[in-house]
Amino acid sequence: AEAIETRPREPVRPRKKSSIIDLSPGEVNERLAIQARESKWHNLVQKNLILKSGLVDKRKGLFARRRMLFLTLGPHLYYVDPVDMVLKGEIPWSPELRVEPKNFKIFFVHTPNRTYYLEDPEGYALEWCKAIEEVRIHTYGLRP
Ligand code: 4IP
Repeated sequence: AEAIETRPREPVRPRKKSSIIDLSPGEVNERLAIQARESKWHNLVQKNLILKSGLVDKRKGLFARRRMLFLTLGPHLYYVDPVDMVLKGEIPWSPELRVEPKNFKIFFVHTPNRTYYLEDPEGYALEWCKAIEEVRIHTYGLRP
């Protein structure tokens, strides 16, 4: 009698993602279509695909402002006033951009002209630093 394969085949597993920015053009388009449909932030981030987002307190001088921070394709790091729903600015990307976690809540984004003092009240500063560094390496390559 012929042997019959009774064991179900393993499903084809998607390739393991090495980073949040490791997306095929098809995946980008698919996710952008969903974002355009479902995200109230889509136009505020100038229709760029959001890779990571969250509330942070951005300190400037004595005071801090609560902002939604968006790491998007481009890349961009936009910050939005979540109450007025206004794009307030963006942290300029360059090969010199550097993140520095201070502790679980506070992290710095160093740029040639300014250091941004950011605080994640939820304590995910390290995740922010990891994501930004991944995007930096993907965009500009490893540091010499
Ligand atoms: C503001 O302080 C806010 O922190 C602004 O942040 C900041 O602009 C201003 O810095 C700073 O003076 P007050 O609201 O207490 O006046 P946001 O733009 O997120 O509202 P940026 O965008 O540069 O951090 P200046 O120096 O950029 O005006």
